[in-house]
Amino acid sequence: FAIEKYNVKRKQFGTVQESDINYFKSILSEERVLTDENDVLPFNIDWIKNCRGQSKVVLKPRNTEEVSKIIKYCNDKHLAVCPQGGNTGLVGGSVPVFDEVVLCLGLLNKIISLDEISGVLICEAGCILESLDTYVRERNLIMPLDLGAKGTCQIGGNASTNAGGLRLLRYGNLHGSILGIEAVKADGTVIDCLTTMKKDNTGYHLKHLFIGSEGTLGIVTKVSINCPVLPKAVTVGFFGVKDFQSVLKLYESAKLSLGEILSAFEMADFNAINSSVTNLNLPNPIDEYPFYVLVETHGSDEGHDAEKLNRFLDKEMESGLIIDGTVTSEPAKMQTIWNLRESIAGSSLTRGYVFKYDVSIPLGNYYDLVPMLRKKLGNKALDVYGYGHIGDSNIHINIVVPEYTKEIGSQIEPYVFEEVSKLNGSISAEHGVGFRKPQYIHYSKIESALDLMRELKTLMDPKGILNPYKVLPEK
Ligand code: FAD
Ligand code: 2HG
Ligand code: ZN
Repeated sequence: FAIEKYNVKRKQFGTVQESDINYFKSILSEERVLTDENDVLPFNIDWIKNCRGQSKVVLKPRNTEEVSKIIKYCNDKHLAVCPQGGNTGLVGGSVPVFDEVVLCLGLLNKIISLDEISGVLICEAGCILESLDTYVRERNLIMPLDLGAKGTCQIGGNASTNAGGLRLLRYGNLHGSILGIEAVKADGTVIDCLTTMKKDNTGYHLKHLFIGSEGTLGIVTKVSINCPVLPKAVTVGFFGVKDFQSVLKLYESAKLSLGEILSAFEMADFNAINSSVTNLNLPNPIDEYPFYVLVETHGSDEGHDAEKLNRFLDKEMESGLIIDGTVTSEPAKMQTIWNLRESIAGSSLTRGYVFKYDVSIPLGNYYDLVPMLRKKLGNKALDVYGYGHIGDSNIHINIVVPEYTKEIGSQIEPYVFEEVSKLNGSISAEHGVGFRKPQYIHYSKIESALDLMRELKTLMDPKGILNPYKVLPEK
């Protein structure tokens, strides 16, 4: 663990006392208050294992009322709280920094209702994304988002991070799909904005305060979310391409050829796919190429859609944009291809320390940083690769080093953020700011905007108990 990176001081919050534990046990039951060091440990460590907190207590409420009581108590006693969903976040936002109380949302896991005609699902925040998807699929609907962490991440965590994922290009982001939210404010007040209406212009759209605010403005306890219909036909193409310019041309062409059925357009460079292949032993259905493109369609006519994607493949093989490729509608084969792509995020974690950058950059310069970083770092890096969501101008750059050192860290940061800022990109496209990026947020947000964020924080959480040290930089 690279604890030496921590350059923050504990704020003057209270420290959890025996009397506090007794209070928590009185409102939850004994077994839903974890204080044993071994039980608490996993809640202190993030998914990529580069942040580690020192919390002594994890609370597991089962409903909104219990969340409200806990938060009110913590606010009164000035105890800091770190909300935690599936703990798959990649910016250290979901784990405590010091001894914050961990509020685990996993037991708020009930599906409340599904209107099969409108497609509106209402559920509690701790429902696992994949479980929700399985549930709605049985009723001819799908969740509007999908990501590699689907088996663990929770819808409340997705809402709190405004998670993007693999199909944002088709189904939009959660500011649109989430219709309503129930949240608990820092003083324990429950704000019930759980509307199921797509149209509701009754004043300020308060749900947006909670979507993407990473647990710093309130605790999300329920969401209502619009689910698109289950596509009758799904087809996946996986293509080998000679250079990044061809990836871009292919994207342009895919939009024209596939139109409304295009549901994902992902790219990965050779090193990214090779990382899944060699480190995780996953099969690659085509040969080795400098770049790979994954195209998916969601449509309503199996024959028609597969034919469209095959025609696209033929046309672009002839034009030379695609060197080699495969198109399939067989579930197992599609799964193999998606698996190769979705596994990249975790594929290097056993090789050393991974610096992860999740940035958006205008498409013309989308891939520029990868060769720049390779050149800058030379053999200090074991690997540098780029992959991501072309349709959203969002690239993920992973830099693998044998172990974390301050020296290598300072070669990469703030360099990466400076370059992104020069290119008018965003230093955090979809993963959020969390604990790892507040000091760099100014590369993408001007001071007056940061001041407004601080004012909102003071209004919503005057004592600053909700997820301190995250998102907002120190002034
Ligand atoms: P956590 O990690 O537990 O928490 C994330 C943040 O939200 C923290 O700040 C936490 O305090 C806060 N929080 C959690 N629940 C609540 C709540 N109920 N109320 C208030 N605050 C809360 N992200 C993408 O955007 N796109 C991707 O494609 C993507 N792919 C991924 C693939 C893998 C393999 C992994 C490991 C991660 C990926 N992520 C991706 C990042 C991550 O999965 C998402 O950010 C996800 O939305 C986090 O959900 P979670 O339940 O795990 O939240
Ligand atoms: C993805 O698209 C995720 O696979 C994770 O957003 C990216 O870990 C990463 O860098
Ligand atoms: Zn991503």
